[in-house]
Amino acid sequence: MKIQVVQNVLRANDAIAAASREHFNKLGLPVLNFISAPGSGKTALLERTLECLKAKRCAVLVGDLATSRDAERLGRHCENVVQINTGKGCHLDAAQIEAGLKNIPVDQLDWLFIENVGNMVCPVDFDLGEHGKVALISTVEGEDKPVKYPTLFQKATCVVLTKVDLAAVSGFDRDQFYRELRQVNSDVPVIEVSSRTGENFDAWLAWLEQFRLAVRQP
Ligand SMILES: Nc1nc2c(ncn2[C@@H]2O[C@H](COP(=O)(O)OP(=O)(O)O)[C@@H](O)[C@H]2O)c(=O)[nH]1
Ligand SMILES: [Mg+2]
Repeated sequence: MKIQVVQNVLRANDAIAAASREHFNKLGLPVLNFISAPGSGKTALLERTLECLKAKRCAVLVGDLATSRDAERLGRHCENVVQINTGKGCHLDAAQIEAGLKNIPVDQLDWLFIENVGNMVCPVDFDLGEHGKVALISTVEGEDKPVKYPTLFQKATCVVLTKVDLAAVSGFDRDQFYRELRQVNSDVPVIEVSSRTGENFDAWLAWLEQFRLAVRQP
């Protein structure tokens, strides 16, 4: 009975997500869903990305349990930022995205980014209508996360390894990370960045542009 309830919730979510995706496709608007543990650097990555994409029209929907702190940070770099407070909810759902979209000029955008609630498990099951999931993992949280949380890394369109400026000091074992990541996903692209120093942002921006063009010209 309990499983039935969960299935119904997911089915209702997927119907809304499918309608949102159709809308995004009609607009040629690329949408990415950023998922990671709290503190991996989702907001920092988006802050620097928005700054680099100043020439493009961007919007961010950002989920958090309680505060509007991430929206305040992102709002310094972009005028279209909507904070979605989920209360005790550990993930964003498609209905919350649909409601959040009412506050932004969705037909005048080049990019829509979604920062999910910090959590490596629950957000993965909830389709938001996005075209891709960006899984973040930082060099300070352990090389073993891909094998401990395989679903996120299996469903990721791109993996961003953040805080590479801290890799040496944290003793991050790159070989173990790649070996174990490849056990769960043999071909997902990985981009190593530092949102603090800007290291390798050229590669990240190039990946974004390639993704944007693929959505616009399927
Ligand atoms: N040194 C360093 N710190 C970072 C980097 N990215 C994020 N941080 C810091 O890590 C903390 C958590 O980052 P935040 O963007 O809030 O993570 P989120 O919870 O995933 O959104 C903050 O203190 C950031 O300044 C990075 O590339 N290098
Ligand atoms: Mg954040």
